[in-house]
Amino acid sequence: MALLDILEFPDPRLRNKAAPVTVFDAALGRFIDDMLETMYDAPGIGLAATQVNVHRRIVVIDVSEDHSDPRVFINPEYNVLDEETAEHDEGCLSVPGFYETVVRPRHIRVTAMDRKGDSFTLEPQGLLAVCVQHERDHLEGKLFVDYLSSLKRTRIRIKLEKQHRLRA
Ligand code: QAP
Ligand code: CO
Repeated sequence: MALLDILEFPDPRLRNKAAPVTVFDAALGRFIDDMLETMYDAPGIGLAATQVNVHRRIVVIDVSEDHSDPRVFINPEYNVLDEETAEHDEGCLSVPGFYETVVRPRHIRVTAMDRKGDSFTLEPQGLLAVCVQHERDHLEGKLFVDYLSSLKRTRIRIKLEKQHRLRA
């Protein structure tokens, strides 16, 4: 297994739109395991392939406290089930050090494929529902900071760019 490098905002590669997965082979399985290892190492609760510069529709999530519930969503799609929304403080491994409140639909129905290519449907609740929407946004090139005011987003961008300059 291997740890993958995570792109950070405002890297323009985070704006790529990911292509559907069509081949379910051993290489896909190895990549999914590397994504899970990278997410747990961070540590994080969700990671999209876009964040590791692979522009394919692959998401891993584990919202358990003890790494006991790794979930894989390939080619995920969801429908909003009702008008209800919920606020949640969100962070992102690609926006390290920043947490802000985002409002999203509370009830969704997700359809995706597992690592073998078999379809499944799920009605996630709570943090899992938030995380599915956040990670699926990555596959469209969207980040949680896009839901914030442009002032907040600009402040975050400037702070991260400063950190990146110091690191280089
Ligand atoms: C998305 O994000 C998420 O800033 C997953 O310094 C997060 O795993 C959805 C992380 C919250 C819903 C609620 C963030 C790690 C991890 C940081 C993550 C950081 C270190 C974020
Ligand atoms: Co994220």
